[in-house]
Order: sequence, then C-alpha cells, then structure tokens
Amino acid sequence: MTTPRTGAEELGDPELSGTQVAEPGAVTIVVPTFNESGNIRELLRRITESVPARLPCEVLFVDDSTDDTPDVIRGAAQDCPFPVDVLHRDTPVGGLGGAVVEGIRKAGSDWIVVMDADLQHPPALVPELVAAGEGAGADLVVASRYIRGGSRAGLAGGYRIAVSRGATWLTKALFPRRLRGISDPMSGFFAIRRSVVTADELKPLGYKILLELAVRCRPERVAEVPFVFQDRFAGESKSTAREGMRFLGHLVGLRTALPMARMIAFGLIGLTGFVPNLLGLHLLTGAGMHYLPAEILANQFGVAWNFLLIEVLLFRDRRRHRHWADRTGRFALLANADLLLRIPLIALFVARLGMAVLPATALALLTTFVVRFAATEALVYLPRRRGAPRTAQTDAPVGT
Ligand SMILES: Nc1nc2c(ncn2[C@@H]2O[C@H](COP(=O)(O)OP(=O)(O)O)[C@@H](O)[C@H]2O)c(=O)[nH]1
Ligand SMILES: [Mg+2]
Repeated sequence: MTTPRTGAEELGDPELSGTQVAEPGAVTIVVPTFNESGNIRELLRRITESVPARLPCEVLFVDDSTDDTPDVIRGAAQDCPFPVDVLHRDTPVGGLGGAVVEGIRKAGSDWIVVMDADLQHPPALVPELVAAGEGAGADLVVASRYIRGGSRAGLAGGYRIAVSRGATWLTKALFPRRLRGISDPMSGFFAIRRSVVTADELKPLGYKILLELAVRCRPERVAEVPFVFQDRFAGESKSTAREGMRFLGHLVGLRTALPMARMIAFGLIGLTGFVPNLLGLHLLTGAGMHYLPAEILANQFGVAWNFLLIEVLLFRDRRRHRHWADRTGRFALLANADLLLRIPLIALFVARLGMAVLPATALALLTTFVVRFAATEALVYLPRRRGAPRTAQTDAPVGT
C-alpha cells in the first residue's frame, strides 16, 4: 500500500501514533473476511463508485479464509484506483473481533472505517460517516439501524431480529453511560478517528468490536448516521450460536473490569449456585439421606456449577495464570474448606436455634460468601508473584 501509515508495532505508542498519520480526511477501510470470495469484486466496485472521488481511501482486508478469498482480493485490487491490501492470518486469533483489531493496528489514515465484506453495509455511506465525524467534531460515528431513517431490512428472520434486539437492550442496560448516544452498539459499521484508538487496550477476543472500542477507548464525542442493513450479496452468514456465547462472555469481561463489579458478579453467580445446591439437598434428603452427608454431597453440585460459570464468564482472562487442574484443585479445596466452616454453622443453626435445614443452609451460605470471594481471587485467579513460572507482565488483570 502506498498511503503512509504506521506499523502495527508502532501503534501501541501513543506518542508515535499522533505523528505519523496520513493527511486529514484520508480513510482506511478495514474489512474482515472469512470465505467471502463471491463478494470482493462487487464490494470494491461499489467502493470505487462512491468513495475515492470524495475522499482519498485505502482498503485493508484482514482475512481468515480457508478458500481463495485472498487471491480474489489480489486479483480485484489490480483494477482499483486506490491501494488495496490483504493481511491473511494463518492463525485467526480472536476471530472476527481479532481481525478487526489487527486491521486497526495496521491502518495509518486519520479515519478508520470498519465494514463487512458481504455488502450488508452500503459502501456509499463511507464518505458520509467520515463527513459526519468531521462536521460534528466526533471521534466515533456509528452507522445505526435504530435511528430514524435506518432499518434492519437485511436481518434475516424473526429469530435474528429478536436476538439482535435483545443483545442491544442488554448491552445498553449494562453500559448506560459509556454507550450514551449509541443506539446501535451491535453495529459492525462505523468510523473512528485513529487518534482515539489505543489498540493496546483492546482485547482481540472481543467479538463485537464497536462495543469494545466504545467501552475501552471512551471516545469523547459520538455521532450516528442512519443506515439500512442490506441483504447479503453472496455467500452465507458466519454467525453462530457459539459467537453468541462468546459475546455474552465479552459483555461480562468488559463489565467486571473493576474489582467491585467483579465481586458483585461473583455474588450473583454464587446466588445462582443456591439452586443446584438446594435442589440437590432436597432430592437427597427426600431420598432418605441424613441432612449432614446430604449437605456435603449437595454442596458439590453448587460448587461445580459456580466453578463452571466463574471460569467461563468471570475469570476467563485470568485462567492462564494457572493450569486448569491447579485451578480446579484450589477451587475444590476452598469450597470444601468453606463447607468445613459451614457444616458446624448449619448444625449450630439447626440444633441451637431450632432453624429448619433449608433456611439454615441458606444463611450459612451467605455468611461464608465474602470469605470465599476474597480467597478465590487471591488464591486461584490472581497473577502469581514475579519470578514464579507462567506469569508475564501482560498477565496483569484489566482494571486492577
Ligand atoms: N477475518 C475474519 N472475518 C470474519 C470472521 N467471521 C466473520 N467474518 C467476516 O465478518 C463479516 C460479518 O460476518 P457475517 O457472517 O456476515 O455475520 P452476520 O452479518 O452477523 O451474519 C463478514 O465480512 C465476514 O466475512 C472471522 O473469523 N475472521
Ligand atoms: Mg453479514
């Protein structure tokens, strides 16, 4: 590519990133692709039609394809009046979100526009997004389906619409301040000033990259432009239920970056653990088992449930500090130590205060919660001290 830009390794340094950008107004269009060979020519044709005359641009494809998409891109690039580059990744770290972050790291223009390759995002809107940003002095301009003039026409089926709506609602509810002024945080079509992107802070695992940028980079001014979400031009959607799960994990990861939020999330997960615990106790005592051994057994249901949720949702980023067997052992140990403390407590509540088994158990669970949270953070998921194996500087948890 001929347009001046900083290298990926330089973007991490804010000092450098401010000095080496291209002339104002230039735009790098970052397009993540996964097996999109049928869409490339049409996409580049429509970009050629609508963008370069009004705005100098370059296009950077970040490709994880297993088909011939990179070759198709290189072929089609010959006919383009602007620079087109393709960065093919043999190891597609972070999937779609990771691809976009890599593209952003490489882009050198003043503005970066992120858009899909399947023409669901109309290329004609690219100059408008940048113009809106320049006009409003905004750092981030979101193409929104949910403001007047926008629509989600191309979102196939009631199920997809419901999922998209639900995800939007949940995300806005979790980040009311950071997402103020963004009606469509799920949008994959937006323009951002390169100067506000601190790509080092971005976690490539984030599936919804706009959410990641809005929450972690905190652009000061945000604008929106309506757009009609089109039908896919060719090929098939790569969205899967697994991406949906990843998105939920991403939301929790962003929301629990601070210790206080983490403790609340830990508590909420712990609360849900009451259900398998008490259910197990009900079944076991119903089957005639004495309540004390039943407590021990039922507790394992709750422990397993909590461990699973904590691993997948809450401490996803911190699992690498210890081997999974180490974490499981420590977690189980803590849970049983917790149980050792809890059983005499329950016996006390039952024998001395005359409480029934279920409320006595619930009260004891609450009492030991705080101790368990502190111990879990400190003994299972905190990075080890310097010098110990498996610990790198980058392991430091976000927000601590
Ligand atoms: N580089 C890269 N691009 C991806 C990946 N998954 C999807 N994409 C691209 O991201 C864009 C949106 O994906 P799409 O399947 O259309 O999702 P949908 O619009 O939600 O149905 C398209 O350009 C895809 O080619 C991936 O794992 N890596
Ligand atoms: Mg699509």
